[in-house]
Amino acid sequence: MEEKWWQRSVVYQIYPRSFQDSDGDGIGDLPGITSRLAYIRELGADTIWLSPVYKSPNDDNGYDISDYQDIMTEFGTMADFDAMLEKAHSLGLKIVMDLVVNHTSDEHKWFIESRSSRDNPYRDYYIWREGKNGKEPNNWGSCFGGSAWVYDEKTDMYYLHLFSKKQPDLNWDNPVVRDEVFTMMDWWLDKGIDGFRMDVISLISKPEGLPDGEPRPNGYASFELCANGPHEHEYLREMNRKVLSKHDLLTVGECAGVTLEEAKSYANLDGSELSMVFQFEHMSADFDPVLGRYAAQHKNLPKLKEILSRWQRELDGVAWNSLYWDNHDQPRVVSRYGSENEEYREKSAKMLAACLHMMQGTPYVYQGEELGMTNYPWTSIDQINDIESLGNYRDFHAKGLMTEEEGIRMMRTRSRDNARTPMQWDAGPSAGFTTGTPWLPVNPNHVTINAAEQLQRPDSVFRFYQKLIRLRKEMDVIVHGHYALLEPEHPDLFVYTRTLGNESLLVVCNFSEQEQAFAVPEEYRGAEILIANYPDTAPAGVVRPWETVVYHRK
Ligand code: TEU
Repeated sequence: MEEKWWQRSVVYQIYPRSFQDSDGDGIGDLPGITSRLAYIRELGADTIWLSPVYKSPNDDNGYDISDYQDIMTEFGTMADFDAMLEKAHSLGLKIVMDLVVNHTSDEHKWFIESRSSRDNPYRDYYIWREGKNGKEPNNWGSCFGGSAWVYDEKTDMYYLHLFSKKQPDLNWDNPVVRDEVFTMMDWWLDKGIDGFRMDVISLISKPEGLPDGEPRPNGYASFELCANGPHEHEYLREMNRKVLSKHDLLTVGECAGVTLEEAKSYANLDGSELSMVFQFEHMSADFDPVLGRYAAQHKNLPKLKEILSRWQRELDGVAWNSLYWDNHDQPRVVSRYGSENEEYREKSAKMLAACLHMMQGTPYVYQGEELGMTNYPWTSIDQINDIESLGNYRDFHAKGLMTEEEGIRMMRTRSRDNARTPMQWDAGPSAGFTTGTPWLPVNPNHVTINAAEQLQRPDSVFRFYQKLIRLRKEMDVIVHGHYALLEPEHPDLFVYTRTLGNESLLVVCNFSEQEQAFAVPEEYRGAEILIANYPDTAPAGVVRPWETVVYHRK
């Protein structure tokens, strides 16, 4: 199979609101991004995933779009976008846009029309249903807490919103909606963008008859019951046929609820749907059995290893993996699976990076991950902006499942705001992010964790990511090698091999603060050390706290 360009790519994700402010309003913007493109080039990533920059009332920070073909006022103008795109391409950077088409904002003109009357031509652009016995049409819950339905008095019907009340779901069963979306996609592709990250694309085909689901502790059925619906692949193949197949794009579907079997269709290598998917199974490895993602951590390395290894083995040669720890929806991986204490923070950040980047698939680096940025030390629920954290805390608190103290601990370990505090550029005021008042507080540890300091230090986390990215560009065994897990039951060591012909890697990762016993297999003793996070080698048979070593045999 001929290698596709995105199989050797490393993608850098920008959350524009928190990346770089250029006009002092405390909110990141497009000119700010343009001014930092050289930094991303220096890191070595070749593609940027840009979280939404479209016009939006920001109920969900841009994932609620009111005009797909205009730019959010706080972020700048379409001319600013064009300048950013041109500069990116001049630096050899591709731009992948965030396509949010499972829903729009309720301020989009389509929805304003749709809600105006039952016989409006736009009515069936959205999902309207009569209530049942004076209640919601079914027991579905929003990802952000509460019911997934809003009663609209004007037309005496309910509309569906799997996310916020201001994010009504589009009716993808309506071919006119599909064509509206495809036309908009073509408009952006004609501007020269290089692909799409497709927001919750696995939810667009709702189950026939919208049946009730199994209630969760908050009393509602999970929105994820909409995943992989009856027409999902039909609609994606139509999108591919009418739009995607005309270009050489990176397309990644954010697929809540996707299974490995389904991923073999979404991300098949024959190019009939998408390039790859973001799966969430490994993200659930530390979930609480009752409160899911919204509880303190439950680290379980054997479970994490089993999940990642299964996706590595079963997609090999059949479909393509994405590789990620962090994004704008996840707590920072150093705080989640690494160590925040100064002695080991950087070592654990490098270990986590090597563990992910030596696997098969396209790695995604989320802004600040390359510095080893950490969660924020929230002290009050009032500090939180994230609609998802607040909505779920409200539900659990109301049901007596979470005290305020437990809520604050949940925010510190799980809130999406941990990923959304401003990028830490330097040790100066507001970390160099803004000259104004930042929309979210800057992490106080920016005085020690920042890009300026790491760019001038050869052994920084930044330089470690830079080397990992360079190795991927140079080595076929990293891109195409076959994966095998060693020590599956070990509670603290993650050890695997990659093999391509007679060349192979042994990747050893210690996910703990304790020294672990491990005998390097005979065939790797004396092999070249490709990359490691300690300046020297450990005594034979020992793996030091948070240590990673990648052995290369050929
Ligand atoms: O997230 C969708 C999604 O699956 C969420 O449940 C996500 O996994 C969760 O927030 C993790 O805690 C996408 C976007 O990435 C997110 O920022 C938006 O809020 C959401 O869709 C609605 O557009």
